[in-house]
Amino acid sequence: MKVERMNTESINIDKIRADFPILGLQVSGKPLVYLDNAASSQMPQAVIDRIVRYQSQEHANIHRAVHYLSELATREFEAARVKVQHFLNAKESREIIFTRGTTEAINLVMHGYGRAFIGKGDEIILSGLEHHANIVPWQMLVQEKGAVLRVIPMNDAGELLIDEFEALFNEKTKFLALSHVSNALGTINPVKTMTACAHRHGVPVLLDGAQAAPHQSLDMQDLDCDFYAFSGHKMCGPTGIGVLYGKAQLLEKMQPYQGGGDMILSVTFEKTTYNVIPAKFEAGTPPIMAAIGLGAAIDYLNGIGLAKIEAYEKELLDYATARVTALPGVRIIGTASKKAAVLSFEIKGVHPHDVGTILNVDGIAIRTGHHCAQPVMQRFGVPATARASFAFYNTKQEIDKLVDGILKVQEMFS
Ligand code: 7TS
Repeated sequence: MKVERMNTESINIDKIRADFPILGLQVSGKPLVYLDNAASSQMPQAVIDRIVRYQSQEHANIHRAVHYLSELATREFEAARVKVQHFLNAKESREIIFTRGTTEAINLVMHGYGRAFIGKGDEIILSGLEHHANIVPWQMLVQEKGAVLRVIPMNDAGELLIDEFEALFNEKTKFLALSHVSNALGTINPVKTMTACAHRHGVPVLLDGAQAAPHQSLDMQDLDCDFYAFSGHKMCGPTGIGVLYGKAQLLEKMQPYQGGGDMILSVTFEKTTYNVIPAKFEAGTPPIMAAIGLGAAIDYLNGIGLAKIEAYEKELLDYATARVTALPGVRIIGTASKKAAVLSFEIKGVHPHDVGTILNVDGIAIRTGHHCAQPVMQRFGVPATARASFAFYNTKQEIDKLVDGILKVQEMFS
């Protein structure tokens, strides 16, 4: 088990907010209230500074030259990989593949594992909560191979039905692809027990951790999943970088996703031999700056403590849930007993896009739409929702502003 550094004092919100320059922004003359963290979070100055330092003093291409800058950039890039390894409590740093984001990480598994090991008539289990990034690649595989998708249903709270999940397994089941936390509803799935269930049937498991990584401590050895994917830009890091964790013995069996430089040991026109992992899956010049920025974001989050972040965000969610529940004419969509700090809602008689537009006038940023999870919208019979998603730098005062904004919307549409 990963040893979490216990940080007993509560979060110092003023100090934390001062770390994020963008939080001082005025939008339409009002202080920015940024509640769209599930889409992308903001960057603290420490990460911005690290990127500037890399770009102004350390930049060169990696893994290919003996000169000072190339060696320095290589060292820092590989140090970022080790930071990710520790962040995930992965056994080895070679189990960490840098990708462009969660989407690319899932596509890598579909191509590298799915195309090699899933065939005609085989079954892939997904949940009804998935983001399109964890649906569409598997659909592509199904079309190519003649495999079949099976979907875990959910109840009206947005919780997966575990008995029905267990009943989906049979001798044709070859893969489970599951979100750790739902982006549309906030549901935290019981991924450890679901992974253990899949393993009892000999089925490997990919967890989509895009919405979990910045909000709770992660331990690959404890979860025992085979693959785990997340994005840097949702955890205070830059865009253009993400991670695929994979168990070494599986990554070694997989085919490369892309061909090119760095992923080979030798090339002739007759034959190419591939490099060892992780290089086998990192063809071409990687996003060096972004990987180093992600390493700095991990340092920053660890400096606060994931346990403290989780506890504080839970407090924010409970407060927001209580305030919004008390509003007549507002329905919260997604009321699972275990939830991350995501509040999806609809206001009776008002299209979510109008809600978002009116809130924006007061500097309040939420996301409206289907959140790239259209099957979730279909399940709840809505075309879209308004979604506020919180980070550890948000405050209860900002939630009060959201509630005032909702009241204003209702007044305008009454
Ligand atoms: N999986 C989940 C659960 C997500 O929430 C997202 C992005 C992705 C995958 C894709 O991540 P990417 O970094 O590769 O794009 N979710 C959202 C969202 O909720 N609003 O905007 C993006």
